[in-house]
Amino acid sequence: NRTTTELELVNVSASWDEGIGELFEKIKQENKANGQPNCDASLFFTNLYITPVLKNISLYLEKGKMLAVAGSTGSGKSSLLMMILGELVPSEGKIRHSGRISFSPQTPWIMPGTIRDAILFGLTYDEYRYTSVIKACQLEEDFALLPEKDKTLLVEGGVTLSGGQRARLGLARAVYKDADLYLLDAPFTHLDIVTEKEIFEKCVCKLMASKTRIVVTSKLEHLKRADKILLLHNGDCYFYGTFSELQAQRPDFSSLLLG
Ligand code: DGT
Repeated sequence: NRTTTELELVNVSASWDEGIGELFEKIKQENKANGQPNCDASLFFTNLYITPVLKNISLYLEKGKMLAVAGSTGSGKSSLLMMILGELVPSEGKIRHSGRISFSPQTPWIMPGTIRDAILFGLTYDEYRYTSVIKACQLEEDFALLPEKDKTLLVEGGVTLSGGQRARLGLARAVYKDADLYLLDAPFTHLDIVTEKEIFEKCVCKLMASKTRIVVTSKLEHLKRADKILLLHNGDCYFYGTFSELQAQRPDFSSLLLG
């Protein structure tokens, strides 16, 4: 049933070439003009960057479901999110989604202002919504320790956040925004295991229960809870399906999650 599909990718491939090929071509021409031998590194880098970062990926996600994207470092998880966001244009295949996206990057961008402003990010303050998000992201305890609570200024002259606080602030910002599709890129970076577990439960599973979500995570516990799993390896789809299918079809899958 197409009407319940929030996101669909059909045989999508993409590369991050971004003019790297042209750049090295220019260096090659300059070396030639200056009578310098061409640097082998340029060929190496050209091949490295023009290699597709995602190859023939297909998936669909129904409204209200959670997709976990897993895989070792550099396997293309962030690139997949960038592609859904429209930042990375597929060289082949089709992407279809039906609306507004909220994106939580691996390192959230923080501008000068109060902590509350950083979470609202230009949206109006709704007390009930704000409080539930803050609770689910366990930011309440952090705010309680600050002299001006969430009215404390960030950056210039204010507090600096720890990596874990920054990660939770980024998650809170993404969750506060009303959207049809949420893209959470490694939202638990810098968090200890207990906090990670609690935030996954309270925020990603409970508060966001009715939301269509893509979570970049390689934690086994998270994969078990997801409706669908995409396991990437060097840009290839190593596995796509449910957790029980993963266990049956790829019994050795955990070796790919360690990187
Ligand atoms: P992670 O975050 O270390 O777990 O790795 P992944 O799985 O998120 O991998 P990803 O998508 O960040 O990187 C895959 C390849 O794409 C890697 O060779 C770096 C490259 N790449 C990622 N983002 C960009 C970008 O914004 N521009 C360019 N040119 N390349 C990128």
